[in-house]
Amino acid sequence: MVQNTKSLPALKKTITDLKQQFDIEPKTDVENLQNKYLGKRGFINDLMKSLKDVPREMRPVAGQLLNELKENLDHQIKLLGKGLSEKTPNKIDLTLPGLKPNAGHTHPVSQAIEEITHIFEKIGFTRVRYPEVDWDYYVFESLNMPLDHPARDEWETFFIEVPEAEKMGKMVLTTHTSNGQVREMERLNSKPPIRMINIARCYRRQQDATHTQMFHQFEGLVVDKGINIQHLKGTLDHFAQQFYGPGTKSRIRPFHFQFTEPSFEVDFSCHICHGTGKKGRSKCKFCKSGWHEVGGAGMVHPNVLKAGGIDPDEYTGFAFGWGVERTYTLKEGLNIDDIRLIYSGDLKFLEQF
Ligand code: FA5
Repeated sequence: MVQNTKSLPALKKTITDLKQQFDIEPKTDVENLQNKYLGKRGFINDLMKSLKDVPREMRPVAGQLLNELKENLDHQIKLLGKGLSEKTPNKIDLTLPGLKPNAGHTHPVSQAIEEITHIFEKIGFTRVRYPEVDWDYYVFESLNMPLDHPARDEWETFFIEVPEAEKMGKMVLTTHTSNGQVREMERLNSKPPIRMINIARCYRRQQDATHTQMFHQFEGLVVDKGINIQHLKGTLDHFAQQFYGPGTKSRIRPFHFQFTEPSFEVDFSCHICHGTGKKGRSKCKFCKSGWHEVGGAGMVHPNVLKAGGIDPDEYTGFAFGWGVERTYTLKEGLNIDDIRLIYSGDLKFLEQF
């Protein structure tokens, strides 16, 4: 068991090895430890027996070293038996700095919602919240999508099994925050100016790297006299620069929504290639085109204003609606390519934010 103890340095090395071995086995049963190191056939006794191989003149020093080791081991094994060790002092030292308890933090989506709210409140929008479970009327019908209109198919809707209400129709899980448009007009007794930012949960029957069944949208609605596309574009640019940083641009492309006319899809310039779509000689891997699509926008359709009791000959408005998760994951430095991670509940992922 004990080899090469013919010299003092060799004995010292054996002792060091032994100490290390002891160090990495602090959880071993105390009785076993005592037998293994201090028992009749233990390490220390073996070493004692090998003292005869150490040159005579060095034996006193070697013996003393072994005795010290024995006492040390004995002491440490006793401490272990009491659930203590040299590294965990058994006296309270009031001068030591305290242990910092693990503190949680708000979920990244909540952080994004706070930031978005702040950006819009600063330019005069009022944060509101409308039901997550709402009537067909507010989600579709009042938004210029009468019953059986094919445009409804774009929203992969969850229906609630409750009796239909006469004017309101079926009950659904809100597919978009646009359900807040006519509700806000009603809340303000159809009297503009309206500057609403509605942030809420939405639900759709979708699940892949860019879609989750539950997600959040934020919806802007501005109605007043003389509101035009320039006001919409200015608001988009303002948000892009505040949320993504100076230099970020917005772009609108023609699209179709039943509740806006004209309608647009909204893109923000990529923070990696700054809208060029190129990184050196190759394509930007993050966006491929220089832009990221975040959601829809447009000028409020006259039929929607009418549904909210507002005269479209007197007032005009713009609206936009984007996904919070999508908008957030495009932030510089995040580059999250699967939004399902956000709701995975994986602390290793969430602790990074
Ligand atoms: C709408 O929902 C319109 N209500 C937006 C709008 C508002 C247009 C006002 C005009 C005026 P769309 O279905 O494209 O549009 O959804 C908008 C954004 O919501 C998407 O670009 C995406 O960012 C987000 N989104 C939609 N479905 C999901 C989903 N299943 N998971 C995560 N994000 C989603």
